[in-house]
Amino acid sequence: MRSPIPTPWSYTKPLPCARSVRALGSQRQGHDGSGILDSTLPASTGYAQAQERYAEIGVDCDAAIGRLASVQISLHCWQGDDIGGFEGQSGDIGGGLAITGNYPGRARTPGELRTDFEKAVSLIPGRHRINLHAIYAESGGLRVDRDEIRPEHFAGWIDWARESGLGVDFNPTFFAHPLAEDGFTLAHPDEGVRRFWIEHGRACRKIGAAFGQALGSPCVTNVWIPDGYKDLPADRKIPRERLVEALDQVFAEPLDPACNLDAVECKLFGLGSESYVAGSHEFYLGYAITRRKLLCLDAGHFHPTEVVSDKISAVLLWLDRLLLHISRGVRWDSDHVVILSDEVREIAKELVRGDYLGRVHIGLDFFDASINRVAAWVIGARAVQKALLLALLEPAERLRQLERDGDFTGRLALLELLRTMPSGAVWDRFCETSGVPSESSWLDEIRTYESEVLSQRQT
Ligand SMILES: [Mn+2]
Repeated sequence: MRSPIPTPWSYTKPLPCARSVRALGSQRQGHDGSGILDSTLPASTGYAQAQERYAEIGVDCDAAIGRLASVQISLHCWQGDDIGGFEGQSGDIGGGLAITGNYPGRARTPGELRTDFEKAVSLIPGRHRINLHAIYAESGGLRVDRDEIRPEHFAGWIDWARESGLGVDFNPTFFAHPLAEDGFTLAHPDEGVRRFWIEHGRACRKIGAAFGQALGSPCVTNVWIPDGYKDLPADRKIPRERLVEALDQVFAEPLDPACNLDAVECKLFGLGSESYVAGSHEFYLGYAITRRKLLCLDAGHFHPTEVVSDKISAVLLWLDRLLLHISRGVRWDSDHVVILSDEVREIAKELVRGDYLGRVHIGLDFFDASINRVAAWVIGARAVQKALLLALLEPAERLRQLERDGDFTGRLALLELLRTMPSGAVWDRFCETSGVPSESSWLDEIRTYESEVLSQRQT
């Protein structure tokens, strides 16, 4: 289906790459799954039996694995250090965010964070991306404020990403800063404060474009701001008007979409902004449609029974591209570690059934300091991949036919049948041909890493 609105780039073909990505010392090459998988490995009896079972309902397991291998997940760096960053400032993170837990072994330096990240991606099948926040700049000990950061402050990340064969996504950091302490940034009533944050947003887009240019893969630069009120506002309108104006200034400079893609992310509420958030869903949906931006849907940023899975096919009628932040809301918290929950499965089904994998950028967004942080990345990323695999193993056309025929009994029965199909053997095969440990053995590597590396870190 064509988008009703003409757009600056076409989703019918992949975004052009400035340069091809170099994947050093890794079998994980290629954008389509070819070259990532070692399909010459003999199949286990379990996989052969699973293939037979799925073939009976018209599903090709090898094809599902091949498609899954081509899906990149953008792993958020901030799970590795509790959103600490490297600015050297101590104090509250602010922004309505809170980290709970004090598990030992937090990454304290860029080198430690990268080493931890490398360990995580070595346990996740496929080839993926890292999602950085602006506070992860490396300024060589000099104090560089947020409105003055430049691509050179991320040279270490660019070199490392290139050598590791990783794509990079980026985020301006509109929190954990003295000028964000009263809860407003781009919608701040003070023009000077607003100006500071506008300059930060502009600087970050250029950094995003530098990542995209250097790595040959567009960087999604996502804007999320905390702006809102704890208690009932007297004026909901004016902050939103200020926010539109400020965002327009942030995005004023045209950038090549082959290098940088802008996204905007809404939130329902945060700690200290329970009654009003200027950047609500309706606000950013309208903004993204009229300004041709990506909309970011964070699974934890809506009412507890409101689901992102139902929004995907609605918003993609009006938008070319979407950024997903897969997270897990639990009561007041929007950021629990992702697991193979019903909602993550529904999201994955929507992406596959709607043929949206080429138009949706998948990222993770959670932080949990109460468990091993490297394991948290692995659990979250593998859960999303398992959900995608389950979606790819659906007999989609058969389900649609039952629905067209009005046979809702058959539709429900088939959906239930799918729950007990031997998908685990297919997942094991994907891990094996990707050269990563199976579901029952990856944690052993984390335990070893914890005793040899993480436990040596004194805070
Ligand atoms: Mn998010």
